[in-house]
Amino acid sequence: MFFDEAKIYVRGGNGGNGCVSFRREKYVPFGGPNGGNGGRGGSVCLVADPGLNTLIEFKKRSHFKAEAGEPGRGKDQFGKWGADWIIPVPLGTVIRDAATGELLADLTAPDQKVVVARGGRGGRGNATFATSTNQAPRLAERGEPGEERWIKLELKVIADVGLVGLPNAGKSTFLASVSAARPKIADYPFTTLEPNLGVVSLDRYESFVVADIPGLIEGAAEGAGLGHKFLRHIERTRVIIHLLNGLSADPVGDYDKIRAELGLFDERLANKPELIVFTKMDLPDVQAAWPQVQRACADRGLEIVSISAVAGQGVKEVLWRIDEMLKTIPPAPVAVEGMAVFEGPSKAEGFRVTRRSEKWYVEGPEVERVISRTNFDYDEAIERFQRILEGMGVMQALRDAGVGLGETVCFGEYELEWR
Ligand SMILES: Nc1nc2c(ncn2[C@@H]2O[C@H](COP(=O)(O)OP(=O)(O)OP(=O)(O)O)[C@@H](O)[C@H]2O)c(=O)[nH]1
Ligand SMILES: [Mg+2]
Repeated sequence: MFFDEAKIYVRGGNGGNGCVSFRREKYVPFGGPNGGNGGRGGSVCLVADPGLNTLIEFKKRSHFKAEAGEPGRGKDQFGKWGADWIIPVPLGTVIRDAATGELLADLTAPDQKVVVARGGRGGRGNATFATSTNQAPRLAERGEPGEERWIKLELKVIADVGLVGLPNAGKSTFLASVSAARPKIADYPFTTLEPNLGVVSLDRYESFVVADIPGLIEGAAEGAGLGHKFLRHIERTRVIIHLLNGLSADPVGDYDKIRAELGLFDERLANKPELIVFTKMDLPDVQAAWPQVQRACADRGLEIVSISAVAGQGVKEVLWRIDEMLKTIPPAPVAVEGMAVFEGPSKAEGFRVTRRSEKWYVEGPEVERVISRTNFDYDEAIERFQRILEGMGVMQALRDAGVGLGETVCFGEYELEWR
């Protein structure tokens, strides 16, 4: 089966906790704080690997978790960073957030890389909190949790040239005659069930990629036949070779049908430059039909040539003509919106104070972030936590809401008494 979609779970490693520690040396009373920072958690990244061409790997494995950062230690030792998890994916993989559909990246160049789940920051150790007024801080931060999410991968075949035509037009035969690809060929419709790619090498310097997709029929844009599902594979091709079955009773009528479908699917498909190729010219009936078809196309200003893929006649000419056309059209732009690195939800956002069953709740992404970094085992950390909340306006909001002395205020899973 042609596997071109996958859904995977990715999670960055947690940051290591910061450490509380003090220097202990002989003859040095009151040694200063020397608790090191925790290491950053590893991130999960996807990187475009030209050696791959399917997403089949993700059938076997769908969960990827990067390594956590190590905790900081005494003597100012910082925790080791967690290793990134780098997942190779084929060129042409489009990555979206599975929950929101947001486009995260479109990997179209070799080695292009995107971070899909950042590792958590390491917590700071107490050495960093020393100030002139607090020379022996007894607090450290916890590491932040790594980001986690489900992402959707979608593979788009990136070919320079797309072969379109009705079933049996001879698309696969053409691809087989010009490349090393060996698609299935048979004299019944819908022989091709999944796209085939082939590399055409004209000479040492000129080569391009051709995609053979399943035959299109009337109504394809609405989902009839198989073609619709694969039309998006030719969205990015630069040139279309439109093959007309030489044995058809009405090749020009066939042409118009397919053109109409392309236009219905996407106007941009219909506007791509195309070369019309009349096939199977080794057959006498086809040779007899050719002059009329040629004239009909010429009358409409359409460029058409005839070939026999079986006899290898006219094929080279088609390739050189295509090469010429490709030279006038720049490759599809590599960058699209949303590319590069995904920015985590770290921007300060509002918070909410609510009262539910005798308790107060403070909620919001930024508050949660602060909570995740606070190590509630240390009193000083709790004090610092309160100072940060004060700065964010959370404390004022609680006062405004009328929190009474001795009442419970919940921050995530932590409950503090209001004093
Ligand atoms: N004589 C002759 N037969 C050809 C030529 N090209 C294709 N055929 C035949 O036409 C039939 C269909 O060819 P395919 O290449 O499978 O056609 P297709 O367009 O890929 O068809 P689908 O995959 O079904 O859409 C096969 O029986 C081929 O052998 C040609 O140049 N000469
Ligand atoms: Mg085929």
